[in-house]
Amino acid sequence: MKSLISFTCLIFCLFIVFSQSVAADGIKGSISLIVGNQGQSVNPCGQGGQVPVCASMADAYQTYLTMTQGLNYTSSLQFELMDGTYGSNFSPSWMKSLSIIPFSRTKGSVVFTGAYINNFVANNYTLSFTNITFSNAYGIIGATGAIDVEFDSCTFGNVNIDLTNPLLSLNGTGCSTPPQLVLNNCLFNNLTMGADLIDVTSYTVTITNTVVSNVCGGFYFTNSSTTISGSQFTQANSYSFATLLFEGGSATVKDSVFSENIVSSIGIFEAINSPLPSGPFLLDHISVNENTIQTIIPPVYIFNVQSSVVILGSVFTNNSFENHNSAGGAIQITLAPNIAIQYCTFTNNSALLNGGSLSISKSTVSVSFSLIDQSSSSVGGAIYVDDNSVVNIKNTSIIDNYSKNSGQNVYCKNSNISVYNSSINSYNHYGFSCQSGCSVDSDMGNICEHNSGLSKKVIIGLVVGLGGSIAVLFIVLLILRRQRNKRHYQRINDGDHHHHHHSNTSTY
Ligand SMILES: *[C@@H]1O[C@H](CO)[C@@H](O)[C@H](O)[C@H]1NC(C)=O
Ligand SMILES: *[C@@H]1O[C@H](CO)[C@@H](O)[C@H](O)[C@H]1NC(C)=O
Ligand SMILES: *[C@@H]1O[C@H](CO)[C@@H](O)[C@H](O)[C@H]1NC(C)=O
Ligand SMILES: *[C@@H]1O[C@H](CO)[C@@H](O)[C@H](O)[C@H]1NC(C)=O
Ligand SMILES: *[C@@H]1O[C@H](CO)[C@@H](O)[C@H](O)[C@H]1NC(C)=O
Ligand SMILES: *[C@@H]1O[C@H](CO)[C@@H](O)[C@H](O)[C@H]1NC(C)=O
Ligand SMILES: *[C@@H]1O[C@H](CO)[C@@H](O)[C@H](O)[C@H]1NC(C)=O
Ligand SMILES: *[C@@H]1O[C@H](CO)[C@@H](O)[C@H](O)[C@H]1NC(C)=O
Ligand SMILES: *[C@@H]1O[C@H](CO)[C@@H](O)[C@H](O)[C@H]1NC(C)=O
Ligand SMILES: *[C@@H]1O[C@H](CO)[C@@H](O)[C@H](O)[C@H]1NC(C)=O
Ligand SMILES: *[C@@H]1O[C@H](CO)[C@@H](O)[C@H](O)[C@H]1NC(C)=O
Ligand SMILES: CC(=O)N[C@H]1CO[C@H](CO)[C@@H](O)[C@@H]1O
Repeated sequence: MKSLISFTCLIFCLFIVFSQSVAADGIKGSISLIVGNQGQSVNPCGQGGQVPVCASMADAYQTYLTMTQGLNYTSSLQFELMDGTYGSNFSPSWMKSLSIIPFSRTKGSVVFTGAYINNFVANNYTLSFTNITFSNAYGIIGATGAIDVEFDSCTFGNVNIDLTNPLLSLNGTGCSTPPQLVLNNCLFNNLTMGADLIDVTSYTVTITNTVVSNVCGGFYFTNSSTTISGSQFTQANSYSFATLLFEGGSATVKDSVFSENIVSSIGIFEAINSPLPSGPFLLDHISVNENTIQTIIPPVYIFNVQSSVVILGSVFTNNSFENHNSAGGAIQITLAPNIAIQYCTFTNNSALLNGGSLSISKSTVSVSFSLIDQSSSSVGGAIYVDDNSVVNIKNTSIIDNYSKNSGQNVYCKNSNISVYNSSINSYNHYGFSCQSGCSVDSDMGNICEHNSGLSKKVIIGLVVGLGGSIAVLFIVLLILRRQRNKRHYQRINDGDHHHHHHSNTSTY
């Protein structure tokens, strides 16, 4: 008798599965249930016809478990949610896949609110949401293990909570292949969180056509392979991390815009190495415009990254970096041996301390086919180079930049710089300040401003023309001034060391 019931049940299940697969979207073995947010628990529910709509997602899951007894892993599940707001906790534990969509197929008609589908464990399934709005929802997914997650055309908004629980927290460590996170055509807006918005470890991440605006909270990727394209980050801030932070792993960010971010913590793109291996990083045709950075980490910060970083065809305009210790109005590179900047344009960027557009320390960087103009800082109007760096500049124009103290265009200390097929100008000869330990190799001859001869001629002219005590006094004044400047550089460099030290310890 028992086996007959089981057999009947099995036939029934197979029939349901089969009919659903034909009737629904043609996915083999898929079950689709209609779910509302009110009414009595009934099992089965949600299958249309005489069967009532499920009263909750938890009820629908019970029906799924009944329908798939013993076969649950083979059937995909879809919830079609009636219009309305959904607020209860729901933690499914075993499925092949769950896809959540509005019954009306209308974006914005289904709203999730509160702390939701949370704390999945490693169960090897796919979870997808289409056209769902998450309003004042956080801790939406906190998962460890092999869960592929996809959000298509979803909105995340209206959270203002100081809580260390991101919207999504995914950790695929230990999976044989990294699970996937896909965000397509989504909007993150009006989110102020004490935590990161998204925290992903050991995943493959694909973010496309997504807008992040008016948020406080970053996207933090650890040991993941991430691709971001066609996306926009505006008015994005973060308490603790950059808007995009990559620790280990690899990333491509392309055809994306970072603009009008007023960052009171850490810049907008940050690649740092941890003990984790890192693959290549590529910034390809991104625009970084009108960002104001108030702290010590610049718009783009590359720190201790051993793998290659290529910044290609990108534009950095009108970025100002306002902290008095700021270095690198567009990009700061420290401890990175393999950086290439190609076909980029840097215009009107500023840093208060060093390097109006680029600040390079303990790194090897090539800058080619690029333009840097109208940038300003205290030292190194366009580029600041120090601490055993190697910088190879070719086919690049570095023109019309401004420094308050030294190196209208470039300031170089304890480093090797080559400049070929390039143009450099300023009102003060080449505006290229070569300090101790700087070696410059250029097809433009000696471009270092302290050897330019201009100031020597002026001094000789003064001595010959005027003679006497006035000239001697003048020379003494010049020497004194130069020594004061030297002390000033010393202070700046001390400040710079302090800055790097500070950024290391405070951030990581
Ligand atoms: C679902 O399937 C898995 C794997 O076959 C099994 O371990 C689990 O007990 C099943 N759960 C239910 C509720 O049937
Ligand atoms: C999602 O919304 C779009 C536009 O409102 C609609 O064309 C599409 O069919 C919807 N898809 C689903 C699965 O709801
Ligand atoms: C995960 O699912 C795939 C197929 O979808 C299957 O081959 C694999 O054995 C599953 N792994 C675990 C740990 O269940
Ligand atoms: C932003 O979210 C808060 C809740 O955190 C809400 O009170 C406010 O109305 C939202 N603002 C807008 C413009 O939607
Ligand atoms: C991810 O999971 C691994 C193994 O379970 C754990 O060691 C690691 O601390 C987790 N990482 C994060 C960021 O949660
Ligand atoms: C980093 O991710 C890779 C897969 O992409 C994985 O093999 C490796 O174990 C992960 N490392 C750590 C420390 O989690
Ligand atoms: C340069 O950028 C600043 C903002 O950082 C802006 O106020 C200023 O108008 C810009 N100047 C030019 C000439 O574009
Ligand atoms: C830079 O600032 C100037 C002056 O405010 C403005 O005209 C220009 O559009 C800005 N450029 C970008 C790319 O934001
Ligand atoms: C700079 O060039 C000199 C001479 O070729 C070399 O000895 C030194 O190691 C170079 N410095 C760096 C940081 O590569
Ligand atoms: C400079 O340009 C010339 C002519 O195109 C080319 O032969 C040479 O290799 C270039 N030098 C560098 C360092 O790129
Ligand atoms: C690089 O500059 C040299 C000299 O100015 C020029 O002959 C050459 O065509 C340039 N190369 C490219 C690829 O623009
Ligand atoms: C000579 C010249 O054009 N200098 C410009 C360098 O950049 C600063 C900052 O944008 C401008 O103020 C200068 O006019």
